[in-house]
Amino acid sequence: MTQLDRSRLPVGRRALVRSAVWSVPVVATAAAAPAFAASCGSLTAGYLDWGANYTRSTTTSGVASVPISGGEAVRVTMSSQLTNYTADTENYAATSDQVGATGKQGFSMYQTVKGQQYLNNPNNCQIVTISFSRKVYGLTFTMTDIDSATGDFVDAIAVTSDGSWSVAKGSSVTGSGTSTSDPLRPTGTNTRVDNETGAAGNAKFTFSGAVSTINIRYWSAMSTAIGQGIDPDQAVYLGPFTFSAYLTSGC
Ligand SMILES: [Ca+2]
Ligand SMILES: [Ca+2]
Repeated sequence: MTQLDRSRLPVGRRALVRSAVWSVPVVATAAAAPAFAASCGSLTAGYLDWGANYTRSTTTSGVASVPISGGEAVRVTMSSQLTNYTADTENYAATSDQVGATGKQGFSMYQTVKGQQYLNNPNNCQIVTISFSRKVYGLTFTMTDIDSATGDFVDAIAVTSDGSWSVAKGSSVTGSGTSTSDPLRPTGTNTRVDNETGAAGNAKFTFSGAVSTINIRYWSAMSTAIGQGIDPDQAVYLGPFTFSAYLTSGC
């Protein structure tokens, strides 16, 4: 069988093993490896549309189920830990409108610091953990609305992952995002971006190989006190995910 032929066979590994053993009993021992390859199939595209594929459970948890043509869906589990920040009611919700001029709904990271003494310290933060039910490959997504407002907030982001990634930044975003000392952040302290139509606050992440877990640390890097009468809530958003995956779990 060619690789192409295998990818068109039914998904169930047991069915493949059974047919291999019944039709070609002589190579039963050698069939183990091809049966595994057959059930894994080829890397197949997946697309996480937050408006269509995602269900929020609480303001700090939710799961997306991303269809993989001819295979099992990839489950994308989202969960948060917050330290001296409160998850706003919109946290973990899918937005109703597009985010960052992507034309698509986004995933909301929406939080408020508990007091100005907790500002500008990445140990006080929300950490969003993204876990894929099996490895995905060539993942890309755009974070949107990395911006700031005087006396209110300065969005700051640092990312860690078991995958290797690079980031392409919009015109009003600076920093590497690879450490808490050089977070992705706006170029100024009053650098506002429209949540829906602005792309200057975008950061597009591209993963070069396999990835199974991503941690996004989010805090306010504002060093001045919160302005009088200001509610220092802040938000960034994740746009759709594109990636590819093998057909079944365990691959
Ligand atoms: Ca923002
Ligand atoms: Ca904004």
